Parts: sequence; structure tokens; C-alpha cells
Amino acid sequence: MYTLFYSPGSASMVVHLALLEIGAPFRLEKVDFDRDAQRSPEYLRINPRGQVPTLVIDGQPYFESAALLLILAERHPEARLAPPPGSELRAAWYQWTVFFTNALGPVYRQWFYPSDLGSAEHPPQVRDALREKIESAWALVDTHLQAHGPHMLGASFSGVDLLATMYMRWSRNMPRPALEWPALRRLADLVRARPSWGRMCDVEGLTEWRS
Ligand SMILES: N[C@@H](CCC(=O)N[C@@H](CS)C(=O)NCC(=O)O)C(=O)O
Repeated sequence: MYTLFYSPGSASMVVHLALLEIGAPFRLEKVDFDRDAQRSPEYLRINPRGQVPTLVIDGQPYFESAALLLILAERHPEARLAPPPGSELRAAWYQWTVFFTNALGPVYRQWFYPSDLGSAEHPPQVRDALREKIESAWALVDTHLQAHGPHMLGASFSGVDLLATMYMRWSRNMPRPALEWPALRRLADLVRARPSWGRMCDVEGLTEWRS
């Protein structure tokens, strides 16, 4: 049995989507950011970073969204969130999963949380530098998809498409939203057409960027 500690539209989204794709039973626990519940002593006991997601697996809590995707894919091979171990596509799957969580995750974090760097708002040059990093990552992914899409691994959907689409959604109010790149939009449309996406939006109460 799984319990996912989540906040709507946040980094927990990819784990929520993966659980829906798998069809395994799970329970959702909303972490109320308005009340700073992520920093409560009870929550810090299961996630010392004070962030979502946390996924409790058979009583044991784990954090980091991409790691949770890897864990779920491994525990449920029948859901085909990852290609078979040892295959060429599996190598590409690791590469892109780590790329998103490494090249985009921390930059988005800095974009949305200037307080991590000790300020209420970034100075314009920092904002521009972060925006450029995010846009160059999207340009790279778009080039890859133009040549090898429509999914991150080609013809077939995999869990890394969920991760990509979560990160794309976060750009929706940025100066250059990811959907402006044609191959990114095609991937987002494919993922947003999946039943898991609609269900996740319904449950998390998300109305923007549904389809
Ligand atoms: N690297 C982490 C980042 C998690 C993260 O930054 N979560 C945000 C929501 S997207 C959060 O919990 N924010 C609340 C806070 O930091 O107070 C992951 O991918 O799981």
C-alpha cells in the first residue's frame, strides 16, 4: 500500500500520475502549504527536507520525485513506465530522467523559491539567468523530440514523459512557456490525453493547463 503526501500542481504530480498509470491502490495526504504543514515536526519526521512529495511504501517514507518514479517503475514492471532493464531504451530512460531532475528541477526550484537564496525576489540578472537555463533545457529537449519523438523514448510512452510534462506545466506563466516549442507541445498533448492526466487534475483540483 502506498501513501503519497502531495500538494496540488507541485513536484508530487509525477508520482501521483505514476500511481494512476500503475493502477495500484494508494492513499493521498494533502500537505497544506498555506499552513506551512511541510515544516511541521510530524511532517519533518517523514521528510527532513520539508518538501513534497513523500511516498510511504509499506510504512517506509521516501522523497525526491524522480527517485520515486524510478522506484515505482521498478516495483511495477507490468505498467511499462520504464523499458526492460539492460535495454538501450532503459539507458535513455535513465539519462532523461536524471536530466530533468538535474538540469531543470533545481533551476525551477530557484525560480519559484527566491527565499532559498535568501531574498524575497531575485534581482533581474538572476531571473534572466534562470530563465535562460530553463529555456535552453527546453530547446535541447525539443531538438531531441523533433528527431526522436514524439515521446522522450520515441514511439512508446514511458514514465519520463510524465516527468517532462510536469516540468512543462510549471513553465506556463513564464516568459516563454514550454508549449511554444512544437515538439514539446506535441508531447504535452499526448500526455494530457491520457486518462491519468485528467484524473490527476480532477483529484488535485487543477483547472489550468488541462488540455
Ligand atoms: N527535488 C525535489 C524538490 C521538491 C520540491 O521543491 N517541492 C516543493 C513543491 S514543487 C515543495 O515542497 N515546496 C514547499 C517548500 O519548500 O516549502 C523533488 O523533486 O522531489
